[in-house]
Amino acid sequence: MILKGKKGLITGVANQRSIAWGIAKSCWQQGAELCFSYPSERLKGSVESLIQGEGKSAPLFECDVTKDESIADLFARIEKEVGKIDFLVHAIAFAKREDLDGEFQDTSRDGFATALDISAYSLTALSHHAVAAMNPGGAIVSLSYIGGEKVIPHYNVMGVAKAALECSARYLAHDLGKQGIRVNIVSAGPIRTLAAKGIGDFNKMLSISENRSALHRNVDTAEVGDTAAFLVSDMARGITGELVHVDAGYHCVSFSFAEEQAKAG
Ligand code: NAD
Ligand code: 0WE
Repeated sequence: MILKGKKGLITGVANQRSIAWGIAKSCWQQGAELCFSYPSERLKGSVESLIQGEGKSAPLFECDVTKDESIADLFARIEKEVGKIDFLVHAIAFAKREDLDGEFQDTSRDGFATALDISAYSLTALSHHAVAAMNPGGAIVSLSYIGGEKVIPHYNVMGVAKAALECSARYLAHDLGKQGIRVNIVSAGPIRTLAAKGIGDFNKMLSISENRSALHRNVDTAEVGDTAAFLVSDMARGITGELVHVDAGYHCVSFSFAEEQAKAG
């Protein structure tokens, strides 16, 4: 029960497959008290019924991260209705569908701005507003993907957004360290979530990562959830500005080496 007595805000739950939902379940298992945010009225019901399905109850707050007032309002309401929180989970990303196809060089100015705004700047905006609503010793965790470090075909502008997100986390770790708040990132392997829907060849992505990873398998949201729960707990009190890969070891295997080995049978 490494999160007993801790209160946290989970963003980014869309459905039962969401990585944020896996994180929420891990945090509950470790004794945390949670509240959730949803981006629009349309998604409120689905988050509500997931929580009910777990036999839990939790306060829900609307927050669209593209609007500063919406973010300020979120933390004002949390402080009033929940009190100070100990951790924040950021599990939000969005790029226009047409930018996750074809080549990165075709990204429009508007598509670039949208992806970077929702997928990267939102961590800074949420963190900035969260500070006043957080206890010292608090922690923030966000989700990235290896496409922010290396070229993954078609991940395109999302890769650029993840690079910005990962670097933002380091600068935030430095700034918020003054308040005793830690900021870390979990880089997850590919998982079939709503955000994977409609991505051409996602099956191929899954089989490549399965074949090339050190553990020769894919990861699930419970594994990402357990790592995120650890990172926001006091067990990780000495860790900040860190990028932790929860990808069955895919990141540490050389692509060309794995390819040669596959060819050799
Ligand atoms: P998901 O679709 O379940 O979650 C994405 C969430 O972003 C949704 O809940 C959506 O409502 C939210 N969102 C989008 N625009 C928003 C806005 N303007 N305001 C507030 N919320 C908004 O998919 P997921 O795969 O669980 O994604 C969660 C995070 O994990 C993302 O950052 C994603 O990049 C990252 N990730 C996913 C994978 C994967 O393969 N699925 C791998 C590594 C990292
Ligand atoms: O971060 C992601 C996906 C993020 C995402 C997904 C969508 C799909 C629907 C952001 N915006 C949108 N916009 C939509 O309209 N992942 C890590 C999953 C993912 O997405 C890919 C991948 C992987 C893995 C896209 C191309 C190639 C690989």
